[in-house]
Amino acid sequence: MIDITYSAEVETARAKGLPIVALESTIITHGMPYPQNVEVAAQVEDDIRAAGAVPATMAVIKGVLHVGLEADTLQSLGQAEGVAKLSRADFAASLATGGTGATTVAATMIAARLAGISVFATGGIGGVHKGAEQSFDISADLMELAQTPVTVVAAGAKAILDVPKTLEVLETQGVPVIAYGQDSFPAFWSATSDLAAPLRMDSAAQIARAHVLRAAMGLPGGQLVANPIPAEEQIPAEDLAPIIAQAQSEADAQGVAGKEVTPFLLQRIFELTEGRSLVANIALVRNNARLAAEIAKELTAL
Ligand code: PSU
Ligand code: MN
Repeated sequence: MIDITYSAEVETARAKGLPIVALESTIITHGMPYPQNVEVAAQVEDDIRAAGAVPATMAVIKGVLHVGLEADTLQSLGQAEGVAKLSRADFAASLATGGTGATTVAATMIAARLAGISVFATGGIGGVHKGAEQSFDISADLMELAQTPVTVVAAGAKAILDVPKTLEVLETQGVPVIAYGQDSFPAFWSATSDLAAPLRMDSAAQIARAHVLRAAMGLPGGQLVANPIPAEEQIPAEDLAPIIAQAQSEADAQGVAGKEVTPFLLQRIFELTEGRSLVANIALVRNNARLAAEIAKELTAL
């Protein structure tokens, strides 16, 4: 019923039971400019291969769910205009109507579950936006983590979000939030924040065990692994604070709402930092891909 196609390498990995890491495509279509988006996507896939796992980048192309993108498909998706940004609400509708769309964290988790993949690497998750008490803008990513059994490796949550409220919603939803190798909750472009992470683990093996135990206990949902950006690549939070404030006030003034909010803020921050935000973004996604590959290998060993 669901039209799914696997890339040749994912097909082989499934047959052989090799570790697989899911990757999202909204970061490609809405998170980074062309041509860096395609270069980074290919680089991240290579990082996963170098770490001994197989990458599966997700996207919907003309109504078909692609699990793993062939190089030419990635190239055309990265240049396409007007690609939909798919989440839980519109994923099935896109398949039903022959649509083309990139998968957000929520949709990538759903796709990973359909393909039997347990680990997913990305940059940052969606969360509770600043001013959510007025706008009600809370990403569906948070509720997805509560119900779909995929471990998501991200670099924490961006300072474009209200990070304390994001952590509160994750707690309410029963999502384990695990900082990797430190006590502090990482803040995307910065390795640390002044918020403590609810949980800490220091090895991929622990994270894999916790993933399996949740399922064994009958608890639905996944885990959020918050992996700090390597210290030498980070941007100090105080450098970014005024830029984020400016981007946010422009979004408010222009009435940006709904799905447009996150891409708008990311694009403005890229422009206002003269590309520095993108350099850090690339470093942290690659770092997350490597950790996700280690977790996938541990899960395969269990
Ligand atoms: N946060 C980032 N980079 C991103 C996104 C979020 O730091 O590219 C993307 C992800 O695909 C995430 C989506 O799932 O934005 C969240 O969008 P929204 O806030 O509209 O739920
Ligand atoms: Mn939103």
